[in-house]
Amino acid sequence: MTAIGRARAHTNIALIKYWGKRDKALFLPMNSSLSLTLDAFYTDTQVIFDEALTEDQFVLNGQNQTDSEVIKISQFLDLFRRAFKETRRAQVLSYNFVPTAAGLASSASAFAALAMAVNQALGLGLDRETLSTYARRGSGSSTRSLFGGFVEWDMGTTSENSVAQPVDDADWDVGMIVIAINTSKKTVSSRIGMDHTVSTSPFYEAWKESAKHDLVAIKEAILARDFQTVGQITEHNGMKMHATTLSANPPFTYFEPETLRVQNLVRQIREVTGLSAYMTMDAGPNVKVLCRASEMERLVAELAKDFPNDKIITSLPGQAAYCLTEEEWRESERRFYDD
Ligand code: 2P0
Repeated sequence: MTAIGRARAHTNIALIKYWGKRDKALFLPMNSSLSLTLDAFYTDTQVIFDEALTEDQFVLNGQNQTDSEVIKISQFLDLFRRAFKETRRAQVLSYNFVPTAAGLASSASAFAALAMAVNQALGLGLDRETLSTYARRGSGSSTRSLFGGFVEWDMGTTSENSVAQPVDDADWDVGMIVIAINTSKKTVSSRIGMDHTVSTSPFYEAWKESAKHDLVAIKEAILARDFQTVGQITEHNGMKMHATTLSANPPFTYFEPETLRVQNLVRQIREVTGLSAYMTMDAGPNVKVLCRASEMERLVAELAKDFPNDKIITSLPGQAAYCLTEEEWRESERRFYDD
């Protein structure tokens, strides 16, 4: 007997960052966070639970994955197997539609898509909020990829209520530009970077307190559709997160010289042209710019004067994770190999 599920989830970029866990086993965060789901980047996943399989399999972008990658997926599937008394092993096939040039991690979309696909395969009937608690245990940022637009991940008090919730569909002239500076694997993974920061930065308590206020303020600004305030809070919050890495012991940073150059460029474009452009950086050197969708083309033209055009990728807000039909899945496979 086999059971099949297929789903798509988009990646997300945090405007209020998740940076630190209070419980590493359960992926409970130190603070609530808020993100924008992006339309341009997503993962499509098919899972088949099959009695005939003796072990889990994981094939990503057509490549069999290493044992350590398979173990991560197995442990994730075990969460469902344990909760729903499922004994079958599974084959997981995934395609990441995240341009290599974008240099974006795909763990956020990956575990959200897998949670959604498992839910369908096993007929669990779990809602998105509950699925977000499962996705969380694959990767924290994945919690937020179950929903579209602006999404809050409430830190919660327990594993059951540390969930994502939609805040706003972001359908009011919002966009994001990814400026890819270096797409090679990061030297300090976000998981290690955040743990090190929590345990050594004297600024960490201040970060948590500050992020709490930023979250309240950005939600108010989002609901008021006050783009400038959303942008200013985003930029400030991202910089504060990076300040905690500089104050860790030993200190480290994800910024590269080119990151600083692009930050200055964005500031300069904003000041000279009056275009709305607010930057944020994650656990890597790339710069993401929150902007007006209607100004994206002009902004790209400005950026392209000083930065290679093929490293500038635009996106509109993305939608919530959803199940794929068999036909959509086949189409997605074809597109992956055609591109
Ligand atoms: C975020 N980041 O909120 C923050 C901002 C990076 C900087 O979530 O250990 O891959 O799997 O929970 O989710 C990246 O960390 O970490 C991340 P784990 P994850 O988007």
